[in-house]
Amino acid sequence: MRTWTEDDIRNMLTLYAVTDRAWLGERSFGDVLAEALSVPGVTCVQLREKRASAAEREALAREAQRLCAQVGIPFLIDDDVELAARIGADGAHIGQDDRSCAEARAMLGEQAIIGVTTKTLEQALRAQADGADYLGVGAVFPTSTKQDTWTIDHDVLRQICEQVSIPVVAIGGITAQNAPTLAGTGVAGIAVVSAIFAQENIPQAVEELSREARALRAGE
Ligand code: TZP
Ligand code: MG
Repeated sequence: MRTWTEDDIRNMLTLYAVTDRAWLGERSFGDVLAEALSVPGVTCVQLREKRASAAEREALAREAQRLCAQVGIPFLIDDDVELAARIGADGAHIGQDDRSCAEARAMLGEQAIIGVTTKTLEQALRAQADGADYLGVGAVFPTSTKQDTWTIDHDVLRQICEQVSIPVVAIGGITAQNAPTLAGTGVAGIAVVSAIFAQENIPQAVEELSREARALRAGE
């Protein structure tokens, strides 16, 4: 595990790829992720495999960790803080119903990157006070990737970005087409699942999303 500065963390949120094998079809996890990382653009990867067994998830995590290391980007794991600690992932992403930020920090150490999902200003301020390194806020658009979520108002997103000092990544239903409408909210970047992993031409999708994500950052 290496040490990441605040700037590194802000930069890594530019185009944050979150995995979900549900979108792979006949393709293999490793091939698709390697394709996504074959062009510059993705700045961080999170393994989010809700339906995998513990053993499967560990195998996927080790594969993703190796691919991320090859291109020098951070690799985080959703929910499974034990797995993140065991394999020495760069960090973990936790939801409101997962382990607390303090527990995750105790398990992963000071150098780990810990992200927290928040949907309200109150949750965002609490996560920051609890020591989160960044916030994931969404769903900012309707999405079919995550069932138990709802769409939050972009004004709430803007308020959260204004009131916390840690960087915020928007998630949920983001595409290269709708990403520009997040301009002015103050997000550090976009996190996407299907806009990368459900695409036929993954390198092209990454290039388009990266262009939009960098444009958003430029207008920060
Ligand atoms: N959290 C809020 S929405 C979402 C998660 C993990 C799913 C995002 O998936 P997609 O395909 O980018 O809409
Ligand atoms: Mg969770």
